Amino acid sequence: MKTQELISTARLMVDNHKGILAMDESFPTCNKRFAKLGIPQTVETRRAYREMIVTTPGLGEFISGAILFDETIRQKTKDGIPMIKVLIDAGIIPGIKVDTGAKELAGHPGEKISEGLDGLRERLIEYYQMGARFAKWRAVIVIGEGIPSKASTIANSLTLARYAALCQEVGLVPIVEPEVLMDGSHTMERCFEVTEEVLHEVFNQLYIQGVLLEGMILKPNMIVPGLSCPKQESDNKVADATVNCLMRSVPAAVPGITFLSGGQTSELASARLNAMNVRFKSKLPWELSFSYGRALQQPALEIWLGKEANVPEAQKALHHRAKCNYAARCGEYNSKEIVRIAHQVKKEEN
Ligand code: 5MM
Repeated sequence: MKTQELISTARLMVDNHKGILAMDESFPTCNKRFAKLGIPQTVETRRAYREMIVTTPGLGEFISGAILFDETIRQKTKDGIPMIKVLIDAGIIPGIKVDTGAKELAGHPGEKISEGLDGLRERLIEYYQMGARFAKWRAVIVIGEGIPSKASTIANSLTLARYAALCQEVGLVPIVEPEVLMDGSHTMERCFEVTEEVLHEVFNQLYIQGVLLEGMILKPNMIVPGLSCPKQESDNKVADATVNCLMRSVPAAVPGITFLSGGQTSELASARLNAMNVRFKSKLPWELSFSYGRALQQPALEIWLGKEANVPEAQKALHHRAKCNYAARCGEYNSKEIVRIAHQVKKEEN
């Protein structure tokens, strides 16, 4: 195992208050987001969109790594520069999503299992040769009546651990992403209970498979009430519940925890990360960071709309969200200030 390389890549991914940009939407997810805004869903629009992202001036000030989709890692900018080279030149470590999607779990209606282990070793070798230095696999856990089942928790945890071991064999840092979905009307307490159980199983399986904890990153959900739960919680309550849950279940050897945003607004995702760092930063064994997709990209996507003329403004919006989350890692995110800046941008536009 390339132990030293794994440890130093994992550290670089979470050091200096920078975070990870998830831009690894698969075809169905990316196309769905484009369709909602009337953007054509073609190879070329996806390429142009990803070019807008990776060429954002100054992105590397706040972003340590970017997770790419297979299509993107093979694409070039309109000037013929490979996307992966643009990232490396900007000081951003390229990563790659390697699960092939969440499918129905046999015998367990409503539950999911992520696929992609067959042939994974060969794919990982190719990605490493292309320049990727980390990978990501997302497992989906659904909360509902009588679920998640033990079957779903164990199957997804074992799959995450087998993926992580394969990554480390070739020198790629695995981002292990067990996502407990926000969909539903469950309470924050229920999300805590399920996430705690899932994380215990994930780390049990990682241990059994011999995964080097110092050479991996955990990408969990925050502890939040379901999206349709009538009782929503304050940022401080979410911060306390999330950190308490992680303290009970994540070994201190893990260098960093990079949250997914999971459907929270950009502002909430920043405010809650900020609250965690304000309240707990000095007491924690791991870095608390971000690996947001929608919470970083959505404002930029809504400005871009598939039009070349909108690229500079869209890039400003992405740069701004990256800066907000960098500030949240320092415990210095001030949403009022951010709202003021947003109004200022609107004024300048008019
Ligand atoms: C949970 O999704 C991950 C984080 O994104 P958000 O911050 O928007 O929740 C994200 O990396 C996700 O795994 C990718 O977008 C790929 O998702 P699909 O559904 O396309 O496999």
